[in-house]
Amino acid sequence: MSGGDPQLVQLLTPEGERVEHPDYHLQLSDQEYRDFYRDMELIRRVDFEATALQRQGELGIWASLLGQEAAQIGSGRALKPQDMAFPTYREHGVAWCRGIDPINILCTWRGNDQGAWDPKVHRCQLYTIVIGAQTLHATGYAMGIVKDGKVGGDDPAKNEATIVYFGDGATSQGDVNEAFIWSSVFAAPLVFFCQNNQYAISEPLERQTRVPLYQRANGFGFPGVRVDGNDVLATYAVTTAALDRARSGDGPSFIEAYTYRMGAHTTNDDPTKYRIASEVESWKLKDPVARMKSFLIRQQLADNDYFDSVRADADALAAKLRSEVLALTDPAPLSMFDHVFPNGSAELDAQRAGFARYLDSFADAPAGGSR
Ligand SMILES: Cc1ncc(C[n+]2csc(CCOP(=O)(O)OP(=O)(O)O)c2C)c(N)n1
Repeated sequence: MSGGDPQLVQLLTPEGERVEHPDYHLQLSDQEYRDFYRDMELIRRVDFEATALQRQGELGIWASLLGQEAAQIGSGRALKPQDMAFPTYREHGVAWCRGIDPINILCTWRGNDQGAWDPKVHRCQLYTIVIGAQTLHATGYAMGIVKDGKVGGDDPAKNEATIVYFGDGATSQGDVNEAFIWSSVFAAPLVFFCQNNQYAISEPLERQTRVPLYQRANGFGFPGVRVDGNDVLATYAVTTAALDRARSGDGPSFIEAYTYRMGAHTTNDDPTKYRIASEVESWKLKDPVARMKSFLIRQQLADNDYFDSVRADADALAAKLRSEVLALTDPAPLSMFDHVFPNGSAELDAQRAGFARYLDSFADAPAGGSR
């Protein structure tokens, strides 16, 4: 096995050296290798810009993906157009791979809408804030596509798979463990993709589990694998294999992408309160974007002109995003009740009426009133 850790699937060392793995063989075109780098550089730039916009009061809160680019781009690019993804709230790289415009993501974090993309069009559900809840949604969806005859058919190109994203902390949720059981027993075509970024806000991994997370899958009756989550090639190869398994009707898999959250949990959080600087410094040496850049340079797949052009594209993307955010107007308060149910609901109508009365009550307030 490569990379010095027999538990970890790795195709690129932290220094960007290509290594082989007996179970995962990957041969991509030069352009595909470059595209992985470009995706990571661009989504990192989106993340930096979003963090800056939050600091300037333009977003309510932001959950940074810094450090998790390889886990998300590698797994996101492994998806076929017909597959369905169920994200948590940090999956900006996955959303990028599903063709979702970053402005739609920022709208959600600004409080402008409740998720502004069509999950059917992008084959990516809306973000979920309730930890682990989407694993059950994904399990139900995956069981449904089996009943629809979309799994294990003769034409592999047409078969569909489902992937669900969650963190190390989410593995402690009852919902997630129920999802493991149901998907296992019903052979749901589902890939559980856990980004183990080492912390659930301030709770370190050792407060979530006594065994490596990927080993838990065995107890539920499906395979589990730990991949270097800072290695975009390895996450791509491992996820491709797990999705193929799901599409062909062989049931679920668990992937533990071993990575690190370089920044704060969200912009509301101060990680210096619960982790030491040397830990962060040691993970900086495993930076996923720098690793892919080293690989491209070592293999002479890209030169300075290429890196300059990616940087220019990233700057242009960030500038466009900033101007789009600054041009946003606040939605009408009552619009939050729209589009919740296709045919409305008596309970929701009552809530809307109550909120309308509340808003109307301000009309009578004395100017500069003490309410
Ligand atoms: C059911 C539920 N309980 C608690 C919370 C508060 N909460 C928000 S994020 C978080 C930690 C999640 O950690 P992890 O699953 O490792 O994901 P990460 O944010 O590190 O990607 C918690 C407890 C929540 N959103 N939902």
